[in-house]
Amino acid sequence: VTGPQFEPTHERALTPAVGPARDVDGFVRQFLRELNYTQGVPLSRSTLNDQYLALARTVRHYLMQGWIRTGKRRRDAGDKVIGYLSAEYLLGRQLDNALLAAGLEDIAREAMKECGLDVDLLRSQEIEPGLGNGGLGRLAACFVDSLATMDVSCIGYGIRYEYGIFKQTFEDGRQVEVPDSWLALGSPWEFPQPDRAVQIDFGGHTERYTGDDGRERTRWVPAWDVQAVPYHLLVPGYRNGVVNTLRLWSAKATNAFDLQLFNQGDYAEAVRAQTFAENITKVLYPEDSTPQGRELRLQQQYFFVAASIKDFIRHTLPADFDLHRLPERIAFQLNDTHPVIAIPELMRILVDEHDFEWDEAWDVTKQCFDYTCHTLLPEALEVWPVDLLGRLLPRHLEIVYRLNEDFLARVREQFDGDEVRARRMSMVQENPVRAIRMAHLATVAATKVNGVAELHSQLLRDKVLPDFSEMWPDKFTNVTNGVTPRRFVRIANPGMSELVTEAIGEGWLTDLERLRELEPFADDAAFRERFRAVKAGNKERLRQLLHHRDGIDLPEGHLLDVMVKRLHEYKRQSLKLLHVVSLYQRLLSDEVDPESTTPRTVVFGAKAAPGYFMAKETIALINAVAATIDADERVAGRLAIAFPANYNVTLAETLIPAADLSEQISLAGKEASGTGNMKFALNGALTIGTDDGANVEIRQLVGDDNFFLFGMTEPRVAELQAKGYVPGDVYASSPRLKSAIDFLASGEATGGDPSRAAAVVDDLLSSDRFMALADFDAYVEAQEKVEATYADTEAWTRSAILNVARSGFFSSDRSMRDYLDRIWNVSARS
Ligand code: HBZ
Repeated sequence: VTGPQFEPTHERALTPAVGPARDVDGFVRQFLRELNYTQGVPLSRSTLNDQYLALARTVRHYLMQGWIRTGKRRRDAGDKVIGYLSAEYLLGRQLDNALLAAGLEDIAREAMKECGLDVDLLRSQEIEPGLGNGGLGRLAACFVDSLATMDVSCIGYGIRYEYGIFKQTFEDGRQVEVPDSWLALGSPWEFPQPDRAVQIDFGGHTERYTGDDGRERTRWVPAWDVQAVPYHLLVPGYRNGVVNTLRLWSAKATNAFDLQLFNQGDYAEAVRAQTFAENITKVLYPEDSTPQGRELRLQQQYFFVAASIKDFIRHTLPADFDLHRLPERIAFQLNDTHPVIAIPELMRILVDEHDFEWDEAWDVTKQCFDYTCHTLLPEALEVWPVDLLGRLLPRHLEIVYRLNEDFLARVREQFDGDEVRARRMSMVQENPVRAIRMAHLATVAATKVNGVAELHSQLLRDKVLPDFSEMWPDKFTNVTNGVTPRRFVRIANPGMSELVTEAIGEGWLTDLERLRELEPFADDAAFRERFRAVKAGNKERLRQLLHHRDGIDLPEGHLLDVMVKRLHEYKRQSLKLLHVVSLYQRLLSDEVDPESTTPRTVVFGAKAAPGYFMAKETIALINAVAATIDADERVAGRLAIAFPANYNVTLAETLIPAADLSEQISLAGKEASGTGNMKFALNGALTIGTDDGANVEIRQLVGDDNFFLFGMTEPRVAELQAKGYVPGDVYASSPRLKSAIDFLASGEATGGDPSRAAAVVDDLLSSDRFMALADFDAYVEAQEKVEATYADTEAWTRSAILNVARSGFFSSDRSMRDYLDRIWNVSARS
């Protein structure tokens, strides 16, 4: 039901919103209006937060015309929409990006100055919306940025978590999680639309009945429901007037009070239902690769996809649209398996609510979904126990069973009744508990299945889903990830951006391959000098930030060696730590003159999943080693470790442009792609890395001379695994490794307390699942090469410039073009 229909008579009501005047004066007026009438304070009595909120809302005003126009244009044209379904969007700060997209940076700076305010100080007030864990969530944010910039119709659907990824603090070096109340001081970037709320059902049972037409049908009789309230956020394209939409769903109780209970005097019980419903979107699960199979998580997944599909059909499609033609109007992209329950949901809507024949519904459904896989770790593949799924979504479980029956019949037909194969491919796993394999469901339904880097897509076909790629070779494709250069080059690295524009002109920010034109400048000594000056400036910015943010004083003039990413054993922060210990030992030994070594600061940034024991032990160990080295006068000025807490998008934006060396050292065959690796290369850091994920493509592009490769290849890893890997043998055969581990185990690297290192050392020696020990010697050798190259300042700078010049491929604009061509069959306007 929509509200009353107005027939606007005033001419101005017919034209889209008119933004404030695009000049300093117009900006100041709007800002003061916001401050006075929305924040309700005069400038003289306003707090920094008041000023930030007023500034944010002012900038938002300038985007609204674009948003209204974009929406109207797309509705009129009947464009096919990309419905990006993602449980996570790790957005980062909004104000910086909005200012850049709208081209208002200078005007805002001037306007704030006229009000006696500092725009940079206000920008730093924003608490970033951390609605994601890591790479997968950040990728979604980069993709929606690119689609807006390319003027492609996209709605990003997701969850408005009240608490995003936890805030990490350290107590005695150990990670302690603090809730992230990002909404507490006001959220100027979202528009709640309570009148567009939709009802989402859960639980209950199903019933057969005979329809009016005499057909046997099924209906779902749910037991409870909640309201899904949409909030929309603006996704502005870069200076093209396009503003797309992120639609994030928030849960609200349907009946705020159970009146009967209330009348009986049980007020607490009456409110309980409300709390229960609203829990659904209360918090982001902080596990980044080991799904815990919790009921609330399944509730979150169904909640947001059911709301999104309903909303799309009801509000985005024209009324009485023929759903047989749905694939002409939508391509739902499944960002990993988290939204895969959307597949049986669409089947249910078509069959139960719109009277489609089963096969007809399946034909439409298949055409509406594509699936991106982001992992290679078997434990990261989501499964939902059937008792849980049946309890929460009984109709969906029935639908999955029927889809599976049909599918297995096809498998048996095509492969001569091969039962073993059928069992391997089934959507239902029998052991250890009967459960639905969401990746199999997604692969069967999707038109296209993609991995996120060349190597990953290859391994996906050959190792994760080989039976499926044999059955449907054309279903599988690759789209190598990318990152948005607007945030990760232009905003994060203004100095380098200016230098690049001076060298090659404007336009590269939306056509990043043009960075190639920088290549000749690598041989220009004056340019190299300026490039180094930019890096030095970026390091200085980082020093200031860490000083104020963390009380960390970074030494000057060091090689800045950075490893930032989620803490996970497969990423091998422990290997980096062993290297640090080895460097420390070298400085303490008499073998080398400390003055002849390269002064180095190693920066770590990493959050551990709160229930991940070994990851948390690793954090505590890094901090203990850092404290020991920091306190040791003997190595002062030669080696330092900094571990600022709470690594997030905001910190990344200052940290990455300052880095000299990028650590991408996962065990080959484990990191699907990596996207941090791309950000570093684009900002002129050299990579030390294994042949894994997108490192492979980075190395191919920047060239072997400009990349420090080390370690086993994936086939070698598989071979060693098959043979039986014994970490103790490696330990015994490598003197340097043995010495580093013994030193750690003795407590000498942890202030004399060996217990600090025990868990990590024991694990490395007894199992070392990700073969850190096996790659140690090669890693140390590659680090020696790093030092030798770094000593030749001109050669290093040359390589750094070539890294920038040759990394244009890693723009998320290119990734989006690949999705458009290979997956969505839609073309971009620009
Ligand atoms: O996705 C990451 C991959 O590890 C990384 O290699 C890749 O570059 C990136 C983008 O494709 N995967 C994740 O970040 N995964 C998650 O964050 C995650 C979150 C919740 C889960 C499982 C995984 O339940």
